[in-house]
Amino acid sequence: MSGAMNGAESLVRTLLAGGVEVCFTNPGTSEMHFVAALDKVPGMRCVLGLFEGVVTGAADGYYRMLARPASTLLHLGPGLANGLANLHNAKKANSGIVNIVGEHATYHIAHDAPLTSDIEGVAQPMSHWVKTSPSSRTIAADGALAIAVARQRPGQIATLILPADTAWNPADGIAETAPSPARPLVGEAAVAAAAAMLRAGEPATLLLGGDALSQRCLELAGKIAAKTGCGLLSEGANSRLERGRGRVQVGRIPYVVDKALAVLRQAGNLVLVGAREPVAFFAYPGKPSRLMAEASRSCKLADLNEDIEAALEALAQALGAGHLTPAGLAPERRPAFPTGSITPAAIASILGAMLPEHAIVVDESVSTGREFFPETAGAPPHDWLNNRGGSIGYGLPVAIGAAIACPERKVIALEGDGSAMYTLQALWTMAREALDITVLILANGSYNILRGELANVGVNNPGPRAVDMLSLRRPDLDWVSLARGMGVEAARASDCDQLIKALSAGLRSQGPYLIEVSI
Ligand SMILES: Cc1ncc(C[n+]2csc(CCOP(=O)(O)OP(=O)(O)O)c2C)c(N)n1
Repeated sequence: MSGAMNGAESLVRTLLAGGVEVCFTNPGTSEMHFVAALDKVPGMRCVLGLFEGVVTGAADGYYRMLARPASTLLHLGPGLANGLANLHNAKKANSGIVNIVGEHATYHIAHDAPLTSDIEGVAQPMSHWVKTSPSSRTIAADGALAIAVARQRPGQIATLILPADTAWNPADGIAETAPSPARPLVGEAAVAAAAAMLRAGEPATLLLGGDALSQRCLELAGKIAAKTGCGLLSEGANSRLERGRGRVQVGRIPYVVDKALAVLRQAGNLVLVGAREPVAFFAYPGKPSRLMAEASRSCKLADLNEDIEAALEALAQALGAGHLTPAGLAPERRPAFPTGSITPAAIASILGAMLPEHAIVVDESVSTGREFFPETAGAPPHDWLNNRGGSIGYGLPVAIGAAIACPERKVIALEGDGSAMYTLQALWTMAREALDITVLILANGSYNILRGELANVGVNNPGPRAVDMLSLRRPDLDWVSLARGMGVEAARASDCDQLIKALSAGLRSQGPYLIEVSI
């Protein structure tokens, strides 16, 4: 392959050869040759998002399910800027993304045209790696580098900036991506220190994150718990947690600081497995930032870049736990259907009663979903995805990526109405791609969590203007119309019976279905 192909085509072919098979895009003039190349080269699935936050969030969701990067295609600095919040979330979720951003032709930049900006400067804080490719003959090699960076474990955000003339000028061919190196094994000393902490006779807990939350790793953690009596805990938000019937249950550190402090006081010493010492989401007057009890110690068994499964195996072996039945296996349990008005507890029971086998739950339920875990613990095996970056508007886009990654699985997006408004354009992509996603809009008509936060920061008698800034009323959002306007079938549920009926319809449907859940 040489001579005839241009830089854009050499990049698309390089992406495909490097295992990047999906491109989430919102292009502009500077990316037209890349768009044309997408047409010319078979094999790349192209998905249009009508806002860049949908594009970057979808790439995050795709990686979470497959541990394989997708690419984006964004329009210059402003397009990238629109996508940054979900790029931030993806970075915090350790998702790998080949983030491609168009740029003016190299000779055009000096003229300071309307869309000219410092793209590298915009990209840097939300990327692990940034490079502007200098010519059409380097773009394939730089693309291969970007893929190699994005494929590292944990995943990395590799932002490749593509000046328009590097796309349209001739290229030399495609470049091969270097194979990903094996993950380093943890040292014997780390295993010995973890074993000593668990054997010390003081309360201790495995704090699990990243790959430690896979079914296999949780099984090993459960064996260790069976042997030592240690607790099992995960961070407050996880990229992907495998849970449900027959899997080892693991709690999450609560969001509310006082609750988190209580949980961590009980947890005692922490063995960190793909997780860091926990910190509060925010500082509050008079409350600590670090959540671990003062008297507790931590030791690190494995970092996210290390072979976590092998580390847990080695620890189980060192403790003589390998043959044991794991502690904390979730028994099968389907809660009874509730009746009457819709409360957070009723939603939890309905989810627990109806979650289908292998569902992927994308959780952006914010304050409504704080107690969803106990009632769903015994549902058929499923995955649970959280927002690790805290920038709301992650859920609907991540649901798109997850649905494209796993077309045989049902995706259920649990969305606060405030959060969903940030990236509601995602509904249109769901309809266009006929994605199997059921969206529950938890319509409480407010930024409910922030009402609590006012009190938490010490504002005790908020006035009407402050309260009004946390309300989504005047006018009320009509989610059924919003969904239908973007081609998504929708229903409204105002009591439990209606919610059960609407959720059955959503679960039966093969395409997107939205339920406005009036709380
Ligand atoms: C990008 C971004 N902007 C603002 C916030 C602050 N914020 C956190 S939660 C929240 C409201 C969430 O509302 P909703 O999704 O309806 O959930 P609820 O609080 O009602 O449960 C806001 C505005 C944020 N986290 N991220």
